[in-house]
Amino acid sequence: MAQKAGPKKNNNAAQASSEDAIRQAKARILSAHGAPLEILQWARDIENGSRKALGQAITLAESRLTEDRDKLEELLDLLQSSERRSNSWRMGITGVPGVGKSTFIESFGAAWIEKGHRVAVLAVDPSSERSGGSLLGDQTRMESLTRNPDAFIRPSPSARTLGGVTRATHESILLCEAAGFDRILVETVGVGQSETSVRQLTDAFILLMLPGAGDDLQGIKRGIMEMADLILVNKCDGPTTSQAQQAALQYRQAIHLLPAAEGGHLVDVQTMSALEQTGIAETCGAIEELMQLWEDNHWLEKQRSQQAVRQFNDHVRSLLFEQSQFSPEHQQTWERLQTEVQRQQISAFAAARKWLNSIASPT
Ligand SMILES: Nc1nc2c(ncn2[C@@H]2O[C@H](COP(=O)(O)OP(=O)(O)OP(=O)(O)O)[C@@H](O)[C@H]2O)c(=O)[nH]1
Ligand SMILES: [Mg+2]
Repeated sequence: MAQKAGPKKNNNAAQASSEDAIRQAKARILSAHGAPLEILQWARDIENGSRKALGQAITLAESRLTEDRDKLEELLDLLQSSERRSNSWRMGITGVPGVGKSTFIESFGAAWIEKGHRVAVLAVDPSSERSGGSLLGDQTRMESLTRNPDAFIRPSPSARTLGGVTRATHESILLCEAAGFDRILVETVGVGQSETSVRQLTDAFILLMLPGAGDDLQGIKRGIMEMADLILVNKCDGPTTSQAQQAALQYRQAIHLLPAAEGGHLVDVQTMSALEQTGIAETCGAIEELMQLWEDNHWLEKQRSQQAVRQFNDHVRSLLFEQSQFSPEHQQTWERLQTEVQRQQISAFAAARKWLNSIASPT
């Protein structure tokens, strides 16, 4: 027994000293980065592809607690230099509810994986009452993608303002890229402002349309067509095949009336069936051509830098607002002014000005 205890003791001592060495090395790295060890380890775990670490980091992005936001900023700082970001393609997918966005993402995502890529699917859904339903829908419509080890699917954070959801989605994109996902698909849920926000977060914007054109462009505003880089008429199968082809013809004519796209490309209109998985390879091909063109004419880089400036401006505004609103003293002033506006005792503009003055010179 005693003989056996000797070497074990030595082993323990060796282990302890090597653990010490690791601790010291980590501490040295820590002081170089100035980030807590826990965050440093977290960043490495994300870069090493830990889905758990990625999921937890996205939860931070969705949180409104100051300490969570601080942690996330440190984490993003450490991941900032990730070279993986420049290899990623960010694609937005939009269209009226029921057009087939989730069904399309299931096939489109699988096609990228087959080409050797890793796919992350995110959703922007600022309306709390819809998110439960769409989450459920997505789980069934993206069944095989959900199970694929090269895919990561995250539903939209629920019950948040559009600004909050957009910021969380932007940060989630950065986190997914750091984790090695190089094809990012962002589905917009709900029609309205979310399209504009997703357009601002992505390189290419894909608009899905239903067969049967006309009718006020299916409730899709002209502005959304102007944002699209590629238009896909879905459900080109069964009895709706010829309707879909007809619609594609009409959209091809309609896009000539729109202003020229900033990326220097012609907006293509294709037909497909997300359900029967036809036209998916052509869609990938169209995206590859767009990306090649944008790399050659530097639009990809230019658009990302324009988006970054815009995000900086938006973040400054929302941070200023959040900070001011959440101090108890400012909260009181805010509520008082809000009541005065409600009672029409003061104009909205004058109240806003007063609010700003109260932040600038607190009493
Ligand atoms: N025939 C046919 N049906 C389709 C096709 N794509 C989707 N669908 C059906 O259309 C319905 C809606 O599909 P989803 O993929 O959930 O549509 P979505 O745009 O994601 O819907 P929301 O998330 O609610 O906005 C489902 O019943 C699908 O099976 C298609 O190419 N052909
Ligand atoms: Mg959907």
